[in-house]
Amino acid sequence: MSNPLHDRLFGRHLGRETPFLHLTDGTVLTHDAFLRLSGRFAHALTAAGLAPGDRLALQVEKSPEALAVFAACAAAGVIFLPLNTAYTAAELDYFIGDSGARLFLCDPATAHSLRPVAEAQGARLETLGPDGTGSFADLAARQPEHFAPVPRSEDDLAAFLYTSGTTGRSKGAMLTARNLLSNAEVLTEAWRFTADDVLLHALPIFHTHGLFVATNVMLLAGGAMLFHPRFDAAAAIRDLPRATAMMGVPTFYTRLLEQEEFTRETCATMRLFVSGSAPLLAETHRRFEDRTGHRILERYGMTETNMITSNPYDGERRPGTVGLPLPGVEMRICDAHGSEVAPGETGVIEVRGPNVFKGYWQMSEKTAEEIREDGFFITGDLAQEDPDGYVTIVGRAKDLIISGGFNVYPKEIEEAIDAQPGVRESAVVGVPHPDFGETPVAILVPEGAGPDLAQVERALRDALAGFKQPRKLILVDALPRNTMGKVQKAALRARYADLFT
Ligand code: MCA
Ligand code: AMP
Repeated sequence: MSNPLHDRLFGRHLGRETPFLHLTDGTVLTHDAFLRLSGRFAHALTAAGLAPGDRLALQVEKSPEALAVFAACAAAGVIFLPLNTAYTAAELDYFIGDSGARLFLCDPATAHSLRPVAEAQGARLETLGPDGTGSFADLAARQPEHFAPVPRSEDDLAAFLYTSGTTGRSKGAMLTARNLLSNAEVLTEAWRFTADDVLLHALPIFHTHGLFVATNVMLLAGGAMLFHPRFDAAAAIRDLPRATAMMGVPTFYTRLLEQEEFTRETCATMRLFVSGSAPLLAETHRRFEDRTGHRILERYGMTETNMITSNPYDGERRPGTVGLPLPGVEMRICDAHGSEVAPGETGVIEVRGPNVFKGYWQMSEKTAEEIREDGFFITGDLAQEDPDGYVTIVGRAKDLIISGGFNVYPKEIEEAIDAQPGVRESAVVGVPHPDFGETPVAILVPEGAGPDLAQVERALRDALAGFKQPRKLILVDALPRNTMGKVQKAALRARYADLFT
């Protein structure tokens, strides 16, 4: 029996001495060297006692080693659970506990503060530094390079990615090998990636965009990546002249446009810029074309579904739209009952296909709420379809804020604020922000003498990742409510719409 995920993404590179990762310090890792590194890691997973189906959680800075852990998990049949480096110990406690991770890999720098989290949840903690050091790297260094992948099928789980929810707890989206492979194959073809491509990779590798879209596509195509630790506009401008493609969130594009030295010449070798994870303003699309001559290709997707739609590679890339459903992905726009709305009308995007996840880990009720009996997943994104099939996202039925491509759920922030002394209640809304697209703002109603806002800020810092911090705390006498008593968030969004623009 084979191991399709490993064989198709990684195993096929055995013996290929072609560049895979160009690091910013000038180091180059070939495809074969990467495979050998991941082989050692796969042995180390086994030596650490992990068996197929076990979960491995990883919260480390971006590095080739972090990527090699993903490859090692695929080889050993271990379910890979990458975590945002911004998550606090309080947030990690939940993910480790809920997933039942047996091994938790963190950076040496955070081991001291995270050891109690791992211990409390019964996980083994090992370290893996961005420089390739740490206890797990030591263990791996003593292992052989070649690992015979364990037999797996396309239906086996490959990864868990946690997504927050409108209410209550985060949910672990269970992704199978088929989910990841089918989408990577469709995208490689749709966007014409080949072994000649060099992708500027400046996204984090703990989310779908940087890992399953950018990295998996490049692994399938057999090309190389200019592997930046994070997005830095100046560094990107220095490296773009040796790249052929880039994938980014809209903030990457607005930040590039702020730089005068970003010109048509910078992009002389480029054939493709892709944007996703958040809406790209039509204005940014046009400004980018004016400056560089390139029309950004916008696509749309979700953790639970991988990529759903894309503007065409050949043909019209229509600003303000997310293009057409990808081959093999069935998409419909429906009312609340799952009946398709009339052409041109607004409804919720529902999607079905090999790309759609298996469900939420140990949350069968939530899964049943979001996947219809006929297999269509309800995205919560509001959209319209043009007569020629182009899809425009017009809003969200879910209470979600997207800041710089990261999702922020108001409920989580509101609960943390409401727990503070002197707060009667709060509402968090997303307002336009020139750099992050949207940013959370918190509106608080005082109780008694009212809250100490500096103390509220400190408490939020301890509890929640940096990108979730409200950019402003505003005190008001009362929240606007409708006749049913529900807080009118739309009114709050309108009231504070100009705070940052
Ligand atoms: C960092 N900070 C942020 C964000 N990122 N604040 C709001 N929104 C953000 N996105 C804060 C930090 O907490 C810190 O605050 C300060 O900014 C500086 O941190 P730093 O890391 O230096 O920030 P940065 O380098 O400027 O990062 C901005 C960024 C980054 C480049 C836009 O957030 C990024 O790479 N975003 C990509 C997200 C992504 O990959 N999304 C894909 C999700 P302080 O100083 O106060 O502590 S997958 C998905 O959505 C679906 C499937 C899809 O369709 O792709
Ligand atoms: P995530 O939960 O991180 O997978 O985020 C998925 C959400 O990001 C989707 O449900 C959309 O709301 C949003 N999204 C992704 N791509 C786009 C896009 N091109 N335009 C608008 N929204 C997008």
